[in-house]
Amino acid sequence: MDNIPPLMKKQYVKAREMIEKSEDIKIYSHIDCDGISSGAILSSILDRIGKSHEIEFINLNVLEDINLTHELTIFADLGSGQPIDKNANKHQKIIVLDHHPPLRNKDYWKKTKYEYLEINPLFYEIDGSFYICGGGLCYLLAKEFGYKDLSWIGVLAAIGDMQNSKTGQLEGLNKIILQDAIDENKIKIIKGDINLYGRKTRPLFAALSYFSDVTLPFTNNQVEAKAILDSLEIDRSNGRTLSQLTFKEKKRLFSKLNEMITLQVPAKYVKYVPQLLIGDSYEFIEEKDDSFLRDASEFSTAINACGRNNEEKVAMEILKGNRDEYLDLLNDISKDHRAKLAKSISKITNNKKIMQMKNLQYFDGDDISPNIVGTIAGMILSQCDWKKPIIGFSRSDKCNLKVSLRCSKLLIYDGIHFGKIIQEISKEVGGIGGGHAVACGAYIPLSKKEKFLNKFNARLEGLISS
Ligand SMILES: [Mn+2]
Repeated sequence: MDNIPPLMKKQYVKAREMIEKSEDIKIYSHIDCDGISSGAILSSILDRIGKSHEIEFINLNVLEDINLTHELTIFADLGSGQPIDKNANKHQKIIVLDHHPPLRNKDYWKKTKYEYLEINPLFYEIDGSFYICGGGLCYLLAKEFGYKDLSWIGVLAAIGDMQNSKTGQLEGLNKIILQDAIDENKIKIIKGDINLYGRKTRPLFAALSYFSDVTLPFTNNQVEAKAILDSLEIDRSNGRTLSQLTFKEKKRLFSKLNEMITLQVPAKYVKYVPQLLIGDSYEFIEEKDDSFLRDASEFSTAINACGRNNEEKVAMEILKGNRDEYLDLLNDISKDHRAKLAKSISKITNNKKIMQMKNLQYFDGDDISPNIVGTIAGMILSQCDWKKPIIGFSRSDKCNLKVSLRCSKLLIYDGIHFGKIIQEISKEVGGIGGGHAVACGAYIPLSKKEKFLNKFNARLEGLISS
């Protein structure tokens, strides 16, 4: 599906009318990169048409009993899966722009006593995991107002939401948004790049050492990473980055990585190795060439760091273009965030806190904030068994645990969807959960941790290679 369905297009016309007729507007959006991007796009639209508005970035669990206090409330990147209109009265209006599985069907608006409009790709059989995300849905609204220059934020949202995680490319409605960003001279695609994090700002040997989808000799070992580059005659002086490599150098690096990984992985994964290594990269051409805002993936990390530290407004101002005031702040937040992560990680690994079960591994991050336990799980994977998922636990409140799972992309290429599994198992123990195939989470009762682990381990029987 590469076109906007006609009925969806009509919904956007309607959304625009509802906004134009409203004076008192509130936006709720999610705290991650997709949610913050959504908020930034909506807020830019409202600024440009001169509508004052309030915006709040929230976690999903506060939506249950939400009191609507404004004439028009817009929910972005959340709302479809929550009973957000429980307390709505007939003078209020609601717009939902969400790509998560909807609780209400697409004709729900016909029976509400208030104006209700929900735009969700799943109403049109468009998969919200790969073809459009919250930020993309908000961008299509901006486009309805004629603001195509905001398309780059839609692309950033898609990268932050890992919409490209299956094929290494943006597809479906995301492709329309990407094309708009190219037409607007905002973005450059680097086709078939090597998938390493930090392609603009990390020396290549450092970027290689972060590779964690398969444990290789240079994983967490910069000495080894330098030796590999030397053996390939790839100049690494002056902290040369992946983005500075010539096409021929990239080709040599790809061949070597392909060979090393193929030797390491169980036979069933061999066919997925090229997919693991190759994907498109995106650069924002208005950003300085050596800035961490230049590469979409690195930019999305900085935005996420803000969300994890309750600094969403800083991230939003950056996206809205207010660099003079906010860029230093963003830098500080990113630095503090990295330091915090490093400290937590060494605490876990030094104390040998990673426990092994047959089909999974886990750690207790009792004193780790629930906001960062997932990021930590992802980073710690490189020091564990990549063939199994890793689960991190942290206390979300007095009676509940936050559960976060991360895994190697090879496991999902092979057909496991951890978001669906965690949704099932957390429900079975009286919690709620969900998310992406490769990164997901749940909240479960504190007393059900053992039960959750045992059920999860049993559910994976036969799916994990040793
Ligand atoms: Mn999202």
